[in-house]
Amino acid sequence: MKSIHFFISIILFIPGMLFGNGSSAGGQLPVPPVLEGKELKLDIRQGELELPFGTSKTLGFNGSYLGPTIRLSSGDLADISITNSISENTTVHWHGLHVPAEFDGGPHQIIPAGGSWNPVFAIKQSAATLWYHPHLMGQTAEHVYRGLAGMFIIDDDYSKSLDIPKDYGMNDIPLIIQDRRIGRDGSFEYNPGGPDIMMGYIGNAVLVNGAYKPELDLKKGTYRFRILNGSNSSIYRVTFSDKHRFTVIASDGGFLPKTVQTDQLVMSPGERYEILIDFTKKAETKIALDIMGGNSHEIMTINTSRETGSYFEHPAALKYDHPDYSAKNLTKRVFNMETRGMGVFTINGQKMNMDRINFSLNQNSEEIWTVRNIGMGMMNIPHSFHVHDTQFTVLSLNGQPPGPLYAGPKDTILLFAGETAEIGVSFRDYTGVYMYHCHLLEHEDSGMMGQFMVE
Ligand SMILES: [Cu+2]
Repeated sequence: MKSIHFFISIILFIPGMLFGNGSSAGGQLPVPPVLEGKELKLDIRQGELELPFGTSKTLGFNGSYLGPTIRLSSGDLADISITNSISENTTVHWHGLHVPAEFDGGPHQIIPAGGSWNPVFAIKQSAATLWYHPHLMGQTAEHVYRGLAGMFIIDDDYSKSLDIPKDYGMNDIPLIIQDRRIGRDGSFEYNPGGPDIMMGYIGNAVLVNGAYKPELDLKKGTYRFRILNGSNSSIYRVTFSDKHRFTVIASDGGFLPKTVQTDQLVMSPGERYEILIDFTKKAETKIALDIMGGNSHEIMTINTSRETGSYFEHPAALKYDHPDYSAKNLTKRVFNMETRGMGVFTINGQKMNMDRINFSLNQNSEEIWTVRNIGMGMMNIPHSFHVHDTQFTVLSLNGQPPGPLYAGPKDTILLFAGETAEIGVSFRDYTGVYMYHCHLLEHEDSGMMGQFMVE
């Protein structure tokens, strides 16, 4: 067995303490089980997660930490019975899904402690790697941090017809990446202070699918990784330690019109990418464990055996259908994401108010939204703009045509201070109240969120 290492660096932030070479690995990569079929059941429960540092009290769906991968096809009816077996209220939001407002799982759809919720909705969108997580007003960050998150994969006829890796857990592997702050007692409590609200609750150890430095043993061949930045506020640059190149085939909401060959991905919280990567003889060279800078983490080791599995061509172009945003008369709106002081985050000068609808728009309409990160002096505080119910099209980034990684469907976009994105959004089929917010969860919980009514 020879190894290559898969690692990330957390850019922008200097974690207080790093666990480096001294800590032992966490065994084989856990792969969340699949939950599929006509009647899906999720139970929110308490648990414990054991890591090399110690044991943490956690929350999970149907288990101790994280949740199963929900897998449905376009055209299916999602019928999901959720029981809340913990002693506090929460919600479950379907991030990236096109859903009726009453089943969106935002802050208005509280599942009370001991209660239940049964959203039923049709899957009306293309193949994508989405996810689900709580969205309780003021407590999203804590609930996600403690473990409530899972992937939600949608297939469609087109994705099923493609000759790419699709054997879940074998050559099509989900990677939920989350940093956690291990305290002196070896557990990861959520206990943010002022700077954590400002910069986000940044960790000192990184988990993949809830494991610390797991290993993944593979045959030679082509693999598909579905990567989710499931962290609270950390922005990741994901690379392979041997600068291994890979092909990006999908962004947040589905396939890219032109796939992208690269050796790194920058991902803000909530964003997803799907990649194809070939492990060949060349990849079996011995690679040094590479910790960049002092704020890098080796997060996972991939061991390729001598055995050969299946190789697949990497497609150059894929199907991405989106609404036409070229009409001159589309409604335009501006969203200024602003840091107004310590822990004071606003959108268009306002903090989230559960009792205020910030604006209304017409059902079955396209609009063009300009989203800006208004910086605050010298502090470059990033924001990650997320809109519910829609997959948007990035029309421009800082006045330029978007790069190829932004040419596909997206629901979350990273903006550093001073950056501006113009996005085309469309709202079809449903009416009701949806959210838009910063997906740095400490910012969201501090009020960097608003709500709009589709009517
Ligand atoms: Cu933010």
